[in-house]
Amino acid sequence: MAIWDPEYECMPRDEIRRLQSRRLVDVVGRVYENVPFYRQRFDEAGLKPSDITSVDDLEKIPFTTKDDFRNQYPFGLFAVPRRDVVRIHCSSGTTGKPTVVGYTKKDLETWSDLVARFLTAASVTADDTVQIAFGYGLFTGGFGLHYGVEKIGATIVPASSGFTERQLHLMADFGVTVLVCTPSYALYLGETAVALGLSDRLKLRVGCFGAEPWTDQMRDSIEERLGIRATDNYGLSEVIGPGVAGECLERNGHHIFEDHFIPEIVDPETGESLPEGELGELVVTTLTKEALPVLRYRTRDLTALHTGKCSCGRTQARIERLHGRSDDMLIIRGVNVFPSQIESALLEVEGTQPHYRILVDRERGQDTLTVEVEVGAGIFRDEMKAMVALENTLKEKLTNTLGLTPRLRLVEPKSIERSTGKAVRVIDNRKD
Ligand code: DLL
Repeated sequence: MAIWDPEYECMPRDEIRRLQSRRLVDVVGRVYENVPFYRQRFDEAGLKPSDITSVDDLEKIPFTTKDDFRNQYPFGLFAVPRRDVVRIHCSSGTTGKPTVVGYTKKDLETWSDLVARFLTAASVTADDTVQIAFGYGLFTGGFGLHYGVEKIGATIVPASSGFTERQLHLMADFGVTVLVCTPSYALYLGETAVALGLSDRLKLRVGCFGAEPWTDQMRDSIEERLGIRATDNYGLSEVIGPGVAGECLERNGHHIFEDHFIPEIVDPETGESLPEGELGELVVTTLTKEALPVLRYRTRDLTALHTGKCSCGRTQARIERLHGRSDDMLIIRGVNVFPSQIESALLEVEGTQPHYRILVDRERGQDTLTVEVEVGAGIFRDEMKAMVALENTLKEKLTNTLGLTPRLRLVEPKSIERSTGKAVRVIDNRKD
């Protein structure tokens, strides 16, 4: 299997570490010099740039958080003069001010190279035709993928998101071989392809999906509906966008591009570093970004790090597929519940469809958790007995998985709204 940049992607680990140390010293100097926010943070911590001489000193550096981005809105964290910033994107926050990120010309080069790396790892080549069904705009997904695909030299169909039927006709007519979008949109496209009778005309072979969490069970559903191999890639605007990490075809974690980023895993409560293999919050330091370097950014994403060599030949560490976000965790009557646990439990039971919603309410001071899931048309038409049996099985499965019994609502096929971007599956109506 091809590797986009073997010099770096297969670099011996001690060399990667030396490279990281050199680059860390450089970025620390740059932010101290050019970003008042970092200089103040360092000064408050009694830290001088010269105290950071290698990766071993990383833990001395204070964390950067999403709040810091908000407080520095819009350009306070930029480390270069405004005229050197050639592109701006924003992260898809739902509340408050968006998080603004900027790129220099060189940053855009780096970004497209990193996207080319994970696309190559997913087996995309110049012979492919790639439909990009991520939104083009402030979101980093559309443009981020676009220039990476262009770098590889594949043919791009820049469809953007939405207009689902048209997307499928384009795919069929143009012989599209690779689909790029969110996993939830891939699922919707697969379902619509079947409904339109277009499945047989599709030439898709690979999906490169990312931007939201999805379970292995969801991956199976997508692969089955679209007849493809579905790969996962990860990134976030504050760090660069897509292209922080991505799966190879071994699919045993995402290779994180360590010549550009230093990953750490910390305890989300205490911020203490955790040893290799333990689940915790991913913290990322960028090494080469010019316009917006970030030191020890708290991603809120939960994963574990592994440095063992992968059989694909890449030496760069792998993060496990994301387990969700620390701020996604619901606390229901004192019990911690992750939406991904609900998704896995639901999809493991035969008769459900991969479309669900999680509703949280507070009734007379008590938290309530309701899970709505679509069931197959067959079951819906069947006698009551089949529905009751499915309901019991699902309740038992959810209770065993979560440690509490949610209310369950089996709903008709196609009654839950479909997503063309990042799916919103949790509706928390509790007012604190
Ligand atoms: O979603 C960047 C991106 C675009 C990644 C396209 C991959 C493909 P944001 O809008 O800033 O950036 O959202 C970042 O999305 O912190 C995670 O919580 C989540 N996320 C991204 N990729 C994955 C993934 C883009 N593969 C936030 N699995 C991150 C799980 C993901 N969650």
